[in-house]
Amino acid sequence: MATRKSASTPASKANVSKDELLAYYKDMLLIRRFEEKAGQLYGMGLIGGFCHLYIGQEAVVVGLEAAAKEGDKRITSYRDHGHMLACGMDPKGVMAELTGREGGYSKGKGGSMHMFSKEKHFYGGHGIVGAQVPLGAGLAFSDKYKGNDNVTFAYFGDGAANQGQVAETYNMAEIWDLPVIFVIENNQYAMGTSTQRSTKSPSYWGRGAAYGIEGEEVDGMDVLAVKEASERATAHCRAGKGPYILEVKTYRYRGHSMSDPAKYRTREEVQKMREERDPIEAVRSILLTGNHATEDDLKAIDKDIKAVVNASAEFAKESPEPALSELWTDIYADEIPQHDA
Ligand SMILES: Cc1ncc(C[n+]2csc(CCOP(=O)(O)OP(=O)(O)O)c2C)c(N)n1
Ligand SMILES: [Mg+2]
Repeated sequence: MATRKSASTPASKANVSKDELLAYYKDMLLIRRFEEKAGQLYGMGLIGGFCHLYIGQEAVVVGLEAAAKEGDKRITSYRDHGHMLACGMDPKGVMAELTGREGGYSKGKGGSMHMFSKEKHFYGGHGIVGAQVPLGAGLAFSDKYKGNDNVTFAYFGDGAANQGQVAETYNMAEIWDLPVIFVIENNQYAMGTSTQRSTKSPSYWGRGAAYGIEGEEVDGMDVLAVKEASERATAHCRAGKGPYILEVKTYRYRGHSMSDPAKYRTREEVQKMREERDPIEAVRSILLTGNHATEDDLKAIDKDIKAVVNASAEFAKESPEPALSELWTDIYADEIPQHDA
């Protein structure tokens, strides 16, 4: 069994077209601006409960989605807004769910951590750390059973990676050759606990070797490196070779959730990442230095994206709260599938 460790292709050297670069730039910027707006609405008291922002990690989902095709599935944790936008879910429906309104993806009854889209094959949004990992293997099992070449992206954090259910899932996924990509978003912290404090072995992807699962480590601040790794992982799964692990090294700029005292790291550490490794700035710089876009082009893109995000916030504010009678709906399935004995 061969495992590999990516040498992380420098973004400027990767084989990529201008249109692709612009698309990744726009997709990452949409997530960033959407999250900034969500942070503002939270501060205004329009979003209640938990809200975990993804700012800093945008290149992970955008790079992974670059190799996805129709029919592929995705499932993730509570830090899920970026995943929904990257797979094409409507910002209006996401923002309305954040504000607990009828027009939201879960009719305002789920909130930040509990959204789903059958149309986009997005299976949540899960608040229990690690719970989505075996569920993701189950989604992949259904595709294997049906005999198609769809893959499932099962995203989870460095904290979740230390859970027992992840080890159990690795074993079953490899035994059954399930087409699942385990994406470990290693943002270096699980709430206030750094990976150095919680984890003896620094290589999360390398644990796959114990189960015979191939994998690699990827620079998650470089969208092109993530895209290339996603192409390798999806090709592996689609060819029927079983699961694949991608450990994507990334960083979150904001707190764990909106209530985070941030005493576990210095301001300087965050500032350094923002200044030196920002994934959106990296693509912006390739676009400008390669003469693929001008400053004015990029300003126009930012303006368009802000308009989309503002429209989502307006939609959310205008959408009514769910009626009290909604308390009694969506609890049990209306139609229960029947199976022959
Ligand atoms: C089973 C379980 N244990 C603990 C928690 C509380 N909790 C919520 S998020 C979190 C940290 C998870 O960190 P990581 O997996 O690295 O994901 P990140 O938040 O960095 O995206 C913890 C301990 C929980 N939600 N579920
Ligand atoms: Mg983490």
